[in-house]
Amino acid sequence: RRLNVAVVGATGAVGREILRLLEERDFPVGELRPLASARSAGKTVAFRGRAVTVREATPEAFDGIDLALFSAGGSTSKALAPEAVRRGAVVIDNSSAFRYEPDVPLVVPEVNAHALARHKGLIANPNCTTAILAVALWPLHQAFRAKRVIVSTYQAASGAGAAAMEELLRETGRVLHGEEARGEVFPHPLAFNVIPQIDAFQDNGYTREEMKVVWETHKIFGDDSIRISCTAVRVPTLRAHAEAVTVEFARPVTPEAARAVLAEAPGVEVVDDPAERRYPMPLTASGKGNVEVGRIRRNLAFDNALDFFVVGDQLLKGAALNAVQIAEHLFLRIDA
Ligand code: A2P
Ligand code: 11C
Repeated sequence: RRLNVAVVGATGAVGREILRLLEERDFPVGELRPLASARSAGKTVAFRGRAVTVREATPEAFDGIDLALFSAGGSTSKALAPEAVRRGAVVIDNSSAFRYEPDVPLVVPEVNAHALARHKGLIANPNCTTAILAVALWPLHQAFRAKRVIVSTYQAASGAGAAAMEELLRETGRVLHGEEARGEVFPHPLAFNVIPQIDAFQDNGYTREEMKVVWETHKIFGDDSIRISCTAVRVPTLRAHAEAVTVEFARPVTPEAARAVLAEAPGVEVVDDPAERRYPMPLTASGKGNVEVGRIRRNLAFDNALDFFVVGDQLLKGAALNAVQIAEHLFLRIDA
């Protein structure tokens, strides 16, 4: 059966990738309904060789929709996702609006596709940083049981949306022309800088982005006992988030055993040949559905611990691809 699919935020960085993936993966779309803010109403987006007109996202815009993929920020999801569910749509939401609600499954299909069985119309997609970490950490956790995880991130501009990518390009140009860079989307200029703040600071001194990695990994893994600490940093790359990860395990581990586990893991590509200068990088991971994992080595500070570097295209596995994979599990009954 063909499904009527709404993409909310169809003009945005993630929305555009969703349209491309629905087309590329031949998802059984009947009517495609691209939705965005009133500013975009009347514009068109390309889908299957046709120009489809964008409509304003209103409650009525979900009439007759079977599946709604939301990527238009938390406030749009809060206002409209319940309206879409009320009208009979299944909603897959990329925002953080509903992720921590107990009856909303938070899903990375490679880890917890089983959680989809108990959805009540609304399914949450994790934060990109969490999804990329989860794909690499889960198989290691299953094999060797993770006890403590320390993550430092190197996050691309596109995590903050299309306007953020444009700002990075524009401000880099300004610096190259001898002018001063400005930061409007980011709290400081990002060009030729790194910024150790993503989202708002919490009472405990961590940012919300850092705490999302903790909260969401616990929920996706169904395991609150793993101790996780994160430092989230914005760097002046355009696309793909990188993460340096240290994991202390309960069971004995070696880099070779971890490499063997990761080589078999769904969603992972092991890129780990330092002698040939092969390791994960944003430039090689961009555009890939799989996350790249490499630099796997024994950690020198802790017993029975490994370090590795994981890089994933956060617009794909971190957002659009994960959402489309969830839709495939729900409607095409694909096994994890
Ligand atoms: P628009 O292009 O009309 O502003 P990004 O993450 O790249 O910044 O994209 C955000 C997406 O969310 C865009 O498609 C944007 O549409 C959409 N959006 C922003 N605000 C709203 C809103 N109030 N209602 C519906 N869509 C919105
Ligand atoms: C960033 N990870 O790179 C953020 C964007 O919770 O879905 C995604 C925020 C979220 O800025």
